[in-house]
Amino acid sequence: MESYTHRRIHDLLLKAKRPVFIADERIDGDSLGSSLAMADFLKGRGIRVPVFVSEPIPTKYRFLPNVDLCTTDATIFDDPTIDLVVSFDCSDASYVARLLALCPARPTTINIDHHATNARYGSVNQVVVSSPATAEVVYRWFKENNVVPSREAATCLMTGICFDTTVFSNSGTNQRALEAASDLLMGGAKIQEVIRNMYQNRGVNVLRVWGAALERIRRHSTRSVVATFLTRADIDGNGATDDEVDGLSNFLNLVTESDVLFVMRESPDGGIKVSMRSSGPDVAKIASAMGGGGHRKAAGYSVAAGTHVCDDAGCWRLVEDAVRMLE
Ligand SMILES: [Mn+2]
Repeated sequence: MESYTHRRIHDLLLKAKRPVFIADERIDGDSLGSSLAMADFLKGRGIRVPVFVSEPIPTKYRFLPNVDLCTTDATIFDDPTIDLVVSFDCSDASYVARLLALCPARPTTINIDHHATNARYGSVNQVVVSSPATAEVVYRWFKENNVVPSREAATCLMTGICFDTTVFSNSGTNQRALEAASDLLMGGAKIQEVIRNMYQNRGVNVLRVWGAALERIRRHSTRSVVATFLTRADIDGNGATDDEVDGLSNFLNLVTESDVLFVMRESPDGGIKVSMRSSGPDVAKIASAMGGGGHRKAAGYSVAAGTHVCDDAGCWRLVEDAVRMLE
């Protein structure tokens, strides 16, 4: 079925007169890498496909080949000639539905993803849950259709795989990830550039914020739980952005030994954003009980302003409440 669908998607792409791509609302290395790699294929055939993104591209992704195809202009959907819409890494059907509602005609929709929660909302669905990244699904699409990705497309695909596997270190790393990466490397993907842009060029100000979080790490007395927090003063005072601080949870998850890791962060409105990583317990359960969401091993939720102070005592209370939900 997987290969049949890959060939079907190839046919639909070749037939499309005016295709539009959608990267997931949450811009990351995978939603961008997978969409820009397939856009590169069309570019090679003389078609410049717009890739709709929900917000301006963060600096760390501006090195990506074909990033100039990205647009935040939703008026591109107001075009009766659009005949094909392809979404990448988008498990949220309502986001795609909102954008499709802007199209005057009813284009064919292709849904390419790897999230278990994907509702198969497309006319054609290529949702491969065993895949480590949507970029790996697109890599297989190239393979199945005997298309050799250009060096640029290979770099885009490598970005998606490196992002979702945290450079081959998290639990999403499997044989599919390593096989694709090895093949893409031979095909000219610039893996060092990918890693440098995504992970290595942290400003000193961002490292100071991480330092504050490292200093405050606490371990639970009876459970295998580690937690830390950051305040607005830490983030704003060091001139860092929330986006730049985002890699902290991945980093701590890699270097600490615990069943569950909590990183809490004061949000600009005075609430607290809780991000959880787990190597065993299902943290999605806690998240959905608290009105958030995510996967078994990575999930999060927000606490409204005024209920907890974002300090050691306030954040630790949040951890204790969450830990009780695991029992
Ligand atoms: Mn992904």
